[in-house]
Order: sequence, then structure tokens, then C-alpha cells
Amino acid sequence: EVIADWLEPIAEQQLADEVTLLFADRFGKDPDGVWFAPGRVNLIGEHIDYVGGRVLPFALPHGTVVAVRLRDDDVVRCISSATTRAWTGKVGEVGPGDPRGWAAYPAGVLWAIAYHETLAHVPGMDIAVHSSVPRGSGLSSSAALECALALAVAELLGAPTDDHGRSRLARDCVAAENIVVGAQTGGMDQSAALRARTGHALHLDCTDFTAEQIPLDFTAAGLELLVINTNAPHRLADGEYGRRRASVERISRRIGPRLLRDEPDVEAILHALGANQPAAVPRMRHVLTEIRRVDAVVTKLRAGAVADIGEELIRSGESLRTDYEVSCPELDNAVAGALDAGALGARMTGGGFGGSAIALIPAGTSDAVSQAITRSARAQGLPAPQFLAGAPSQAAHRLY
Ligand code: GAF
Repeated sequence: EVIADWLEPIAEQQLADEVTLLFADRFGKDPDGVWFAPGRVNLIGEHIDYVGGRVLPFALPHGTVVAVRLRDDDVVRCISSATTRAWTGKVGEVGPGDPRGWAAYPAGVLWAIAYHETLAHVPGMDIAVHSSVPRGSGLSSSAALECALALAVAELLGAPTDDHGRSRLARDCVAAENIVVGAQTGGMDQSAALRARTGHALHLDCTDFTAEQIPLDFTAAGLELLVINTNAPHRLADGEYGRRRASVERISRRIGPRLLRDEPDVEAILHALGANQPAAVPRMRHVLTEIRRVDAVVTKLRAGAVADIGEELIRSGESLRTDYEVSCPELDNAVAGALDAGALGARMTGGGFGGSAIALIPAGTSDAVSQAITRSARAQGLPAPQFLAGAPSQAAHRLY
């Protein structure tokens, strides 16, 4: 008998209490407030945010909280419940690659907010971080940290936090990641953390970052969305992600948004490309077909046919595995195990090379499916995965 490892979300009140305790213990005062931002999964639209595709993420109930207190000087102090490594510095000293380590995320956000003049002046502050999103799980714990802090700073210092304001904050968080952390990620994760809505997926157009909310109710359809954290090591900054991005960015720009997104004859585009760049054909086949699968899923969701998106999820995962080559044995096991155990669809989610998969399963089968995946992971000598219930949840907000 195997026991599947389930990760329940920590209640917001408890997260707030814990981070407040940490803050008071280390800084000797109470924070001005506590802000929460969620982790995310992407339903479909993988590795196309950075070529101006449309993507469909939603927010998880799991998230990261920051407790913040503004200071009278320009000193920034960052601590986290996840590490004893603290950071003390000044916004003016932050820059590309500096600081290194986890503090690059909060320091980078403050730097970007100042750099883009989202706020005229970013003062010093004390920051404590605490999270229920497993790190390195491909569920965007780093975007959650960035976005919780960005919202905190905006609310404390009076920057707009309506949807337009949030989309500017998302841009700041992306800049933090691209420039200070040095990871060439797109804008999907930060947009999900700041702009998703309970019971909806965020249909985000990554050409101009306009978005619409698509109702997404698995329960009403008699379904559940199982999230499988493979516990395989996963690193976005370590080259493969950037290489994939570089391999399609220039070609996508040359093809242009009309052919990239609207031309029905994908084979004709690939045929023309194959004449002078045959090696790029599989990568671009993923991009072009994934863009069209997102459209198909949105059409099905709008028609209330949630169960029918399963086949698109399967095709997306196959495309990521064979054409884009961003999967790994742990992800393949999660997907195959879920489908064998009766999932209607399953695929890797997020950047890949480890991280998490999602599976669309009939309601009431999550125990059986999670046990089956755990069993086959063990049989193959892979790390025991961890399971989360994927209920579309609320974007970043203030807890108190
Ligand atoms: C990571 C990145 F951060 C996103 O921008 C996106 O490219 C995703 O991988 C792949 O779809 O999460």
C-alpha cells in the first residue's frame, strides 16, 4: 500500500500569523501589513508567452506572503522562513546579478519599481517572507514572492493597483527576474499572480498583456484538476530555458503575429521554414500548434465543454516532450501514470525540465490517481511526487 503525499494550502490567517511572528521576532516591531500572492499552474499555452502567444494560467490556493514595514532611511532588510540567509542592502546598490541568491527576487522588484518610475521614490523597508508554495516545483513560488512584495509596496506608497496598475507591477516583476536575477522568463507567471480571479483562468495576450477572464469550474463539470509536483530538481536559470527561448524568438518575430497566431495552414509555414532552417522546424511546430491549442481550449471552455479539453492537454504535453524537448522522466511518469489511472488529459505545466504536471481527472478519483503515480514513480526509482488540488483561486491581495 503506497501513501500519496498531499500538500494542503495553509490558511491565509495562519500564513499571516506565522510571517508576522517571524517579522516581530527578527525586526523587533510589527509590520505595516501582510500581502499574499498565489502560485500558479498553466492550463495550456506553454513556452509561448515569450513569443507573444496567448496563455491560460490560473492561480493556486497555495501562495507566498510578505510582511513589510517601511523605514525612515534607505536600508532594505530581507529575511525568509525558508533560509537563514538574510540580505541587507540599498535599492541604489541593486543591479544585474546583484544581489545573488533568493534576495535577488525582492531586491530586484524594488529596483524595477524605481527603475520604471512606477513610484518616484522607493524608501528602505524591512521584509519577511513565508510561503506554502513548494520551491523549485515549477509552480512559480518566485513570481508569488515578487508579486506579493510589488503589491505591498504599491499599496503602502500609493501606486495604482487596479488591473492596469497590476499589469504595470507584473512588468516590474518580470524586469526584476530578467535583469537582476538573470532568468529570461516571459510574463505569464507574474500576470497570473497579480491578475487571476477565483473560478477563472486568465486568458492573457502576451503581445500587449491585455487579458480576459474565462470561467473555469472543474467541480460543476464533475472533474478535478490534480497538480503533481514531481520533486525533480528544476532550474530556470540554468540555460535550457534561455536556449529554447532564443531558438524561437527571432523566427517568430520574422514570421509575424498574423501568421504566427492566425494562419490555419501551419504545415505551409513549417515547410517554408524547413527550406533554410530545418533544425528549427520541431521547435516552431510546438509554438505554432500550441498557439492553436489554446484557442481550441478557450472555445471549448466557453461552450462549457470542460471534459473535452483533455485531448488538447495531451497533445500539448506530447508536443512539449517531443518537439520542444522540455520534459524529463519524472514529468513523463506523472503524465503517463495519470492517463493510465483514468485522467481525461494530462501534461507538464510551466517551464519543464522538472517541476510539475497537471491532470484532469473525474471527481473523487484523486486518491486512486495520486497513489498510482506514486507507485510507478517508486517502481522507476524516481522521487516521490507531491500532490496539490488545483482550484482556480484569487490573485494577490492584502491580508491585513
Ligand atoms: C516559466 C516562465 F517563467 C514563463 O514565463 C513561461 O515561459 C513558462 O515557463 C513556460 O510556459 O514558468
